Parts: sequence; structure tokens; C-alpha cells
Amino acid sequence: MTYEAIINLQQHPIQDANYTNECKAKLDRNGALVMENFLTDSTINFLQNEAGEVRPLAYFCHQNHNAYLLDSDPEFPSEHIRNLELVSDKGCVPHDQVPEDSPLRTLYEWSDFREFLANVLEEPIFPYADTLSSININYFEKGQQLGWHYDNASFAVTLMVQAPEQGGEFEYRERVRNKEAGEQGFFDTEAVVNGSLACKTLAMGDGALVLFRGRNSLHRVAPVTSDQARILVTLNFNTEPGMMLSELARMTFFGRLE
Ligand SMILES: O=C(O)CCC(=O)C(=O)O
Ligand SMILES: [Fe+2]
Repeated sequence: MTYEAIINLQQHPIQDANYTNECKAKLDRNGALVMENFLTDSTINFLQNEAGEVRPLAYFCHQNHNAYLLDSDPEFPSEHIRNLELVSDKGCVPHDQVPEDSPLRTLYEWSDFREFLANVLEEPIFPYADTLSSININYFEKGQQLGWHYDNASFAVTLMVQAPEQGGEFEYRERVRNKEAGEQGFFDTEAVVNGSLACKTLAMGDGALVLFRGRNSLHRVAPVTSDQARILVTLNFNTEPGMMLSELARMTFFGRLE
């Protein structure tokens, strides 16, 4: 498939410097950028079929973690928000099982797309050096979710391939902690998790490209409640060349190291 056939370049002229600057301004303002209808309808159809075909290869994980994605801190009790265990469960088809002819690979490898991302994110971007982590097809089936957390990475790039019919909302609240300043934001983190402090929902339809800064913004994917799964592709990059995802993370999310 050609780039024009994959992406709605009229609506999202990512090779244009003015458009790129607009996107960067939106991301800086909101901590998130949703580019609806980034993928053409035919790409969405193709990717929904592809995701259905490789679905039997998905590795499903069930994980307990705290919002900080750190080992628990013995200085706090287990019910403290620092240590409170939350649940995540989803399936994942890793990079090496994404079909060779997939438009996901064409997009991921396109130099103009990478240049757009690097300019909008103001970070250099490089693919993962391991064989599993760069492109991931994620499945959230009925009852599955991603618990509240802060990302380790400074940004995430995702493509919504199939929105669920019900549930599965991406919920977030910006600037709840300040990792760089060593401020863990316990009070507000707990208030968001227990529902007493409001969060926002980031709407994303089929074909949306989403850029999100999740290091200090608390976020989750609510449990999917429809039979229709939420299928979301993460396009994963590093700010340095030659990096691999940690062995622990690869075992957790993919069930193997290579
Ligand atoms: O599924 C999503 O939309 C976001 C996933 C996410 O927050 C993550 O992988 O850290
Ligand atoms: Fe996240």
C-alpha cells in the first residue's frame, strides 16, 4: 500500500511544516493529541481483518501493579496509594508476528512519519533493538482493562484499530505527579483512583492516531464491557538508538524474550 492509501494525507498533511507546528502546539497545550481519521477507511478495514487473523497468536497477561509501576515501598502500608495493587489484563501480538506486508510496518518505517513524530514530540525517535517491542497489537476483550498508572516513557504513540462498543474508555488526569521534581502526588493520585477527583475521557474513534504524554498524567483504560474488543496498536519508539525493552517487561507482556 502507498502512503496516500494508508493515511488521510489531505486531512493530516504530516509532511507540512505548518500542520506539524499546529499538532505540536495542541500536544503541548493538552498533553494529548488525537488525530481522528488518520487512517483511511480501507486501512481500518484491512487492519481489523489482520488483527482478527493474528488474534490466536496473542499472549494474554494478567498483572497486578501499583500506579507508579514500581516495586512496593516497605515504608508505606499495602493499602497506601504508593503500593495499592491495581489490575491490568490484555492480549498482545508483538512485533515479530505483525505480518510482513502490514501497513503498520509501512507506517512505522516511513521516514516522513518519524520526522513528523520527532518534530511534534521534540524528541529524537528510534525503533526498539529487540524483535518484539516496536509494533504491538493489543486486545482488550470483555472484562479486560489497563489499571491506573504513570508511564515510564515520556510519550506514547497509538493507533485505534477497533474501538469497543461499550467501556474501554481512555481516562486521564494531567500533571498529577511531577516525576522530574520527585513529587509523587499521593493525595491526588489516590483521589483519581478512588473516583473523588475528576478525570477526563480521551475520545478516539477507529483510525485515530493518538500522541499522549503519560509520565506525569495518571491514566487508565476502563474495563471493556462489550463483546466487541478494543484493538489498539502501540507504535513504540525510544529516544536513543539500540535500546531493548527490559527482560522483565518482555516476559510480562509477550511471554518470551525473542
Ligand atoms: O491503550 C491505550 O490507549 C493506552 C495504553 C497505555 O496507557 C500504555 O500502554 O501505557
Ligand atoms: Fe500508559
